[in-house]
Amino acid sequence: MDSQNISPSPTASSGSVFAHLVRAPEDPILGVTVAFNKDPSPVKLNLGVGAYRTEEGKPLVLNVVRKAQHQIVNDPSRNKEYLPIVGLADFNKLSAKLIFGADSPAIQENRITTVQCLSGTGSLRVGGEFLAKHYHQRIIYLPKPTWGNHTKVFTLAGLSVKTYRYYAPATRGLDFQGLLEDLGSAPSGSIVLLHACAHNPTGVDPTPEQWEQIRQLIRSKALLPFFDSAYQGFASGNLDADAHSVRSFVADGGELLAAQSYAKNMGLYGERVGALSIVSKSADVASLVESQLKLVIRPMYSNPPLHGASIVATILKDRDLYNEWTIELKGMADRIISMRQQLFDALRSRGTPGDWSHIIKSIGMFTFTGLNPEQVSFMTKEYHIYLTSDGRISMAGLSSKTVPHLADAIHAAVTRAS
Ligand code: PGU
Repeated sequence: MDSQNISPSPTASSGSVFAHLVRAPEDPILGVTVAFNKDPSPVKLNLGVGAYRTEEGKPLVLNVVRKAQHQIVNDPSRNKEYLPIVGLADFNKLSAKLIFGADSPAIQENRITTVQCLSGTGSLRVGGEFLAKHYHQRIIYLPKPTWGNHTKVFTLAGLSVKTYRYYAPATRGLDFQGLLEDLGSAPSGSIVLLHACAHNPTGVDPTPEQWEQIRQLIRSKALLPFFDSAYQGFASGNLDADAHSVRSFVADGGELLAAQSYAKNMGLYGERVGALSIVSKSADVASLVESQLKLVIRPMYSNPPLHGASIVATILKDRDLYNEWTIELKGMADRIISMRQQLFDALRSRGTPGDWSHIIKSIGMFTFTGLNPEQVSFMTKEYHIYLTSDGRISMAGLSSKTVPHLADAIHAAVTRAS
């Protein structure tokens, strides 16, 4: 065809075919880092994203991760072939053992299907799509509040999102009565998203006795639990203790889903390593589940990435590396706990109005401070401290050196910006 005869399409002359786009807002959590990166101030502090920092304020690559990487890179028998759709077999087995316990009867009875997914988020998404396709009830209940991305992940997966009461601002604790009432009136079969430990953003977890009541209610109403385990080991520093909730639901023989992330507990944020497990009633059903999960995954991303899963599998299967990991993990959890005490003490010594005991009582990576959006924006503008507008701070982003600066900012926000 003569190129001179090709007339421009009408849209070409009036600009881009995408010119009508409306600018989307930044993500409420990851957007905080975008804003932080633009700030030239030398005293700036990012307490938005839940990512561990050292006392020097630097990201941490665990020593065991470096060792495992070294082994992998120096092993000439390793290649870069595609993984199966469900991921690395060793990684899947070891991940199930980590969350359900090495002696879990459900593992021995082959009732668990585990597939490697793209970190916690990808595991939730694959689980959500699987449920939307194959489960009889499309309603999923999320705690209020919850990690902001949950609503988007499950809505786009095709589920209908509702909430159950979880946090009581007045007591800065669990609204246990509200939780029981809301789950008690949920339609039978509804899916219930539960944070396995270290609830994000509140840092408030049910006690073991409360978990037991929640379990009984969920089972009596035939609700389907979907655990999000993004912080195993980060809450208490102990991997088994932090899996207690999940294991109690497996012990009763009932069915459930669990999404695991290695972003925090192995510091593998950018490697995107996680797993989705579905616990069924029988080995036969578990194998049907696996066959259908493959149909969810294949058109989404075909198969998961190799490197991060190899690191995790290398650490989990070697006794020495595993032990070293638990020590490093405990070190991170302990540093966060000590930041809680330091921040609490710093506010007390400034006489900052309010009861700040929730800072030391809450669990995991975050403190839900109770600061309002105006106070948050004051702290960002005047003190270059970045946090999400709901007043959540990542304790893991603090250090002994930055605690006084944060305490000054909170004190000023509470006394001047309210
Ligand atoms: N589930 C919960 C409860 C989380 O807090 C997070 C991460 C995830 C799942 C997803 O983690 P993956 O990285 O996909 O494994 N929340 C952090 C990290 C930043 C973000 O929002 O993704 C946070 O700051 O809330």
